[in-house]
Amino acid sequence: MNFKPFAAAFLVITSFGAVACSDGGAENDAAAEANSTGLEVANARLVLPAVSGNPAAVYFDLGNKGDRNVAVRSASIEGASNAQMHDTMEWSGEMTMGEMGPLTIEAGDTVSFEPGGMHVMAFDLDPSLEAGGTTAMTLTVAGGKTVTADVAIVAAGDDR
Ligand SMILES: [Cu+2]
Repeated sequence: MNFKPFAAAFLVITSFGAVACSDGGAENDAAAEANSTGLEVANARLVLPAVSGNPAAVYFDLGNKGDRNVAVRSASIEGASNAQMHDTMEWSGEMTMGEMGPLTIEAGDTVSFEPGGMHVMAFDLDPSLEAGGTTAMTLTVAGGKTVTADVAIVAAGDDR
């Protein structure tokens, strides 16, 4: 529970875009929020940068257990001042990455954010994010509902 001190900053970040219920939502347990979006986050891990000060990458599997398609609009990471959903693509023969738009996950589908593909980039990491610890990721879907999941923090050289 070493991320408690960042709860205030976290609420500010997630309150962008009509998430007026964030204050109350923070007290709901993650399972209840997962049910409201239909999304289920599994295998989430944040890979710390090899060089301190660089952004971290977050990988996970995202399943839509509901019966409706869901569009994920944004991600936030507790302990990071900013986070973006990135995709990796080839540009002029080189692999590059950039911010992606909303990601639609069809009912029943699972998509993977994984090395070499989609990932969440976490910027301005708080020093309290250390390998072996845990942080939290919140995904906001179209309509403003959120799902929050625990994220294991791993060192740069560890298995991803
Ligand atoms: Cu990236």
